[in-house]
Amino acid sequence: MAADSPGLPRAGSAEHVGPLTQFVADRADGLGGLTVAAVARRIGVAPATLRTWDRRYGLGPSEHRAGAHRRYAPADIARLTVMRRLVLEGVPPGEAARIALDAPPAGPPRGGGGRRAVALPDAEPVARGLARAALAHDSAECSRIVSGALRRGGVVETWDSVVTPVLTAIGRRWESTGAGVDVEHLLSEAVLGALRAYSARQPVAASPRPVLLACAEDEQHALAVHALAAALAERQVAARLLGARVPREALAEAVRRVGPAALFVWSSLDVTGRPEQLAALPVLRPPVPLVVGGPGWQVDRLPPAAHLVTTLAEAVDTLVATAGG
Ligand code: B12
Repeated sequence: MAADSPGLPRAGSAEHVGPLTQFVADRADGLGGLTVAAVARRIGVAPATLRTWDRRYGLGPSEHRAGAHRRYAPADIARLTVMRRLVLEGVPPGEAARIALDAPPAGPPRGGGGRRAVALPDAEPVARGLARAALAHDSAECSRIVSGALRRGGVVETWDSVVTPVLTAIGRRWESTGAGVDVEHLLSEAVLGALRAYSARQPVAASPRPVLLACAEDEQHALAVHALAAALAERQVAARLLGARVPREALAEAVRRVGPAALFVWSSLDVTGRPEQLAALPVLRPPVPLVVGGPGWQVDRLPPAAHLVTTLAEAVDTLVATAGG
C-alpha cells in the first residue's frame, strides 16, 4: 500500500500506534526522508495541501529516486513547518511560501530542532555564554550566569545587556525557522528563577500601597514584569506581581483590593495590547497612575491617562517617582 494513500487507518498508522512506532514505520523501507503522508501527519496539514504547495510554490520534496515515491528531507520539512505556521497566522500563502523558501536551512531535527547557534555579533561574552547554555538546554548554567550577572551589575544592566540580547536572538531564530520554543521556555524559567531569588534577597519594607504589576489579557510573556519587580525590589519599592494572562475583571478586582500606588501593565503581542481592557479599570480616589509598557500596545488608542514607557530603566524610574520611593 502506498504510504500516501488516503482511507481507513491501517496497522502502523498514527491512529493505531504511538509517535515513536509511527516514526519507525514512516522510515521502514529504509529510503530515508519522509513520505507525503508522514509529513502531513507530522506538521498537521492534509496530504492534498502538501501537494498543492509543491505544485504552486515549489515547496516539495527534494529527494527523488527512480522507481520510488518522492521523499521529504529534513530541510523540506523545516520549510513546510514555517509555511504552515505563517498560513495559520494569516499570512497569504504566496507570501508565506516566499518567506519559507528564503528561511535558512534548519539542519537535521535534534531535540526541538534547529541550528544550535544564534547570532549575537555585538553582545558581551556573558550574553554569548548564556545563549550557548540555553541552546544546550543547560538550565543550571543559565541560572548561574544570570544570578552572577545580577549580583555584579544589578537588574537593569543584566536585563539590557545579558538577557534581552539573548531573548531577542532566540525569538528571531524562532521567527525564521520555527525552531526553539523549547529553548525559549527553558531560558525563561531560568531567568524567572534567578530574578525571583534576587528579589527575595532585597530588604523591601511592606507597604500599604505597593505598585501593582500585571500582564495584559492573554499575554503569556511575563519576563519583563518579573524583571521590573526585581528592579523595584532593588530600589526598595514594594510591588505586587500578578504575572501572566490577567483577565480585565481580575485586574480590576486586584486594583480595588490593593489600592496600589501605581499600576503597570505589560503587552508583548498586538493581540494582547487592546486598550479596551484598560477601560474596565475602576476609578479610585486618589486615582491610580497607569503605566504601560511593551511592544504590543496599540499606542495611538491608549487612554489619555496611560503613560507609555519604552525601557526597563524608564519603567523603574517612573514607578519609583510615582510610588514616592
Ligand atoms: C520568551 C518568549 C516566549 C515564552 C514566554 C515565557 C515567559 N514566561 O515570559 C513562550 C515560550 C511562552 C512564548 C510563547 C509565544 N511567543 Co514568544 N517570545 C519570547 C521571547 C524570546 C522573549 C519575550 C520577552 O520577554 N521579551 C521582552 C523583551 C526582551 O523584548 P521586547 O519586548 O521586544 O523588548 C523591546 C522593548 O519592549 C524594550 N524593553 C525590553 N525590556 C523591557 C522591559 C520593560 C519594563 C519595558 C517597559 C520595555 C522593555 O526594549 C526592547 C527593544 O525595543 C520573544 C522575543 C522578543 N524579541 O521579545 C518571543 C516573541 C515575543 N514571541 C512571539 C510569539 C509569536 C510567541 C507565540 C505566539 C508563538 C511561539 N513562539 O510559541 C507564543 C504565544 C504567547 C502568548 N499567547 O502570549 C513573537 C511575537 C511576534 C509578534 N510581534 O507578534 C516574538 C517577538 C518572537 C519573534 N521574534 O517572532 N514566547
